[in-house]
Amino acid sequence: MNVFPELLIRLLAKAERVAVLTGAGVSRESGLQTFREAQTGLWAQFKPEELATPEAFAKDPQLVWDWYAWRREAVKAARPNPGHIALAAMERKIPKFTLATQNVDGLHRLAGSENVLELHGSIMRVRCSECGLRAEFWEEGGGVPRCESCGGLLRPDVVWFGEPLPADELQQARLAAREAQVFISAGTSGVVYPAAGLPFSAKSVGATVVEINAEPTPFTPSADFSFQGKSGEILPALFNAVWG
Ligand code: BV8
Ligand code: ZN
Repeated sequence: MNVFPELLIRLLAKAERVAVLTGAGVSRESGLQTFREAQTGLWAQFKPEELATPEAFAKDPQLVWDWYAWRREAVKAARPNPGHIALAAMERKIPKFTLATQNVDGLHRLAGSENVLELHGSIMRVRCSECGLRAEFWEEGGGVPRCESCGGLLRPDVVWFGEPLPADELQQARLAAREAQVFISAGTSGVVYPAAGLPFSAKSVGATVVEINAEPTPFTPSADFSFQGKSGEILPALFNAVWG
């Protein structure tokens, strides 16, 4: 059980504007693997950074498509954990609450969060790699499905390494980080940019920054409050300490 500093409790209790950045660590307790841990089974021989690229898809579309189909099945079986639920509850207590996530699993919205910025897209959405048309449904099980409109190969609607983030979501996240009185970074290794720059940006304009992560990150030395442990335990405990 975490004992939270009185100062942090008071800051959150009276905060009007809070911004949050989450990473794969927040979905770990829903049973979804993070990017840094070794993959299991068939995928153990691959590193995510090598598969989540346009080059990998161009070289072997079937391999990359199958990796995402495998991950999509895991996401479909996953449920929001107490960390997701605590963030959704926090949003209902804070007048201006923005949740920017690097996760592509959709679990924040499933937990009831409303103002969610999916900085890296969604694994549950698919788009044409040629014309960009989004496909609501597609044939699974065969080869890489093709676009009904132009015949191009379909791909997951996620942001790969080397690809730009969706401009609108990134701009909103950057604005929220600059306006936040409190910024919470949860479950992210803080190595992937530009998302990893958000807590630094909040800090640079005077926000109080809280980090919740299983291990130290490059941001830890800059955090005003840093809690090392499971976000599925720390986030609910923090919510209860402030609004319990
Ligand atoms: C771009 C979607 C430019 C796909 C993802 C050199 C220096 C700096 C930057 C770069 C560089 N070389 C290249 C770059 C840019 C690159 C980058 O930052 N690379 C890094 C690796 C150095 N960035 C990009 O390419 C971005 N695009 O820059 O474009 C551009 C601009 C204009 C025009 C053209 C191009 C795109 C980045 C997005 C890539 N897509 N995901 C998919 O999901 O398949 S990134 C992917 O990894 C995740 O989405 C996530 O964002 C990222 C990091 O993963 P995390 O979420 O942090 O998860 P991770 O596993 O790393 O960490 C989990 C943490 O949780 C751990 O610390 C762990 O301890 C902790 N944890 C575990 N369990 C728990 C827990 N914590 C709490 N509780 C628990 N239970
Ligand atoms: Zn198309």
